Amino acid sequence: WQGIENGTGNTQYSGQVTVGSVQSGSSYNLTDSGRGNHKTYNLNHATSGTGTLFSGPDDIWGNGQASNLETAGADAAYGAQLTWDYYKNVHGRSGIRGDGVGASSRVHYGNNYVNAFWQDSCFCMTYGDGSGNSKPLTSIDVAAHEMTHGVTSATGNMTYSGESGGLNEATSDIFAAAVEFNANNAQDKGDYLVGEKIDINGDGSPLRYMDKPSKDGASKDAWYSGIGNIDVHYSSGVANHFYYMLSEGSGKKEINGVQYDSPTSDGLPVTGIGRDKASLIWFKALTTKFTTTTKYADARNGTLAAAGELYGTTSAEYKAVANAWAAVNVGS
Ligand code: ASN
Ligand code: ZN
Repeated sequence: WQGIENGTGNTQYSGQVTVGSVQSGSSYNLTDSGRGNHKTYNLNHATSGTGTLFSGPDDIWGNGQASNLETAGADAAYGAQLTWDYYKNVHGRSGIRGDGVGASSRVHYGNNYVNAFWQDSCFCMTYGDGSGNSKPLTSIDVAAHEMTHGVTSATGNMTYSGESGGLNEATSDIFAAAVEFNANNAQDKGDYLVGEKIDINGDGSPLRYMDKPSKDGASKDAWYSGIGNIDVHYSSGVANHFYYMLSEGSGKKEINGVQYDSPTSDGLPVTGIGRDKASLIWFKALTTKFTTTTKYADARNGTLAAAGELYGTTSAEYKAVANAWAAVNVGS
């Protein structure tokens, strides 16, 4: 007998959730048939190969602890599900390439591997287990960040170096935040922080801050002429900061219990238009304006054009886009 099921995922970062599964004979496996048959595999500490499709006699996945190898599978499957649902429900995009085909996830890559990555070649994403193999990089925002690299590859495809690389990275952080807010998960509420659950720094601090990127000690809050020479995970700060400000405005704000304080480089306040509109503008720019060579000045033009098409060139939204770029020192 074969059937579509809804399994129970006992995740490490997001509590108990529902994950897509398929029953095959007397066993179940982590195949999400409602979302392009996205499959979740166990690499069991290997660093190559596809791994083994998670399967077992019951439809319960993990126990909330990293020591249970199914737990990271549950988190990864949940992150893939939320990312699929976000692009489908908010942007009308069916899957990473927009062709209805699900990707796959591989968890337990190597040992103590503190990273996660997307590869176009396998149309798959891979997660390390983090320090001590106890903090897998399978939080919602990291999953959405990595899968968004797949969306970017299939659309604007901004080259992963220089300013275009920063825009590529920022696109992943932007939609990571959007997916996390959209998920509305009680254990992992939406925020403008990246990687706050996986504790990479060991002190509970996130990897990146979108309201004030320089809080990580390396990212930039505003554009300057040499920004194309720094790591793409730091030059992304300018666009992350733009997105935060376009969404929420400058200055102090508390959202879901997190305090933000976003500075402007021109000293002029920015009024936000809300995350939903900011995300629609970025998505339209990504999918219809950005190219491999897009730099910050082009991203400004592309997002202005997108805002003009969505809301009109005399709209408050259009003006907010211009003001938010000015606030991160990207001018006309
Ligand atoms: N996790 C990293 C990222 O998605 C991997 C990389 O450096 N590309 O940015
Ligand atoms: Zn990235």
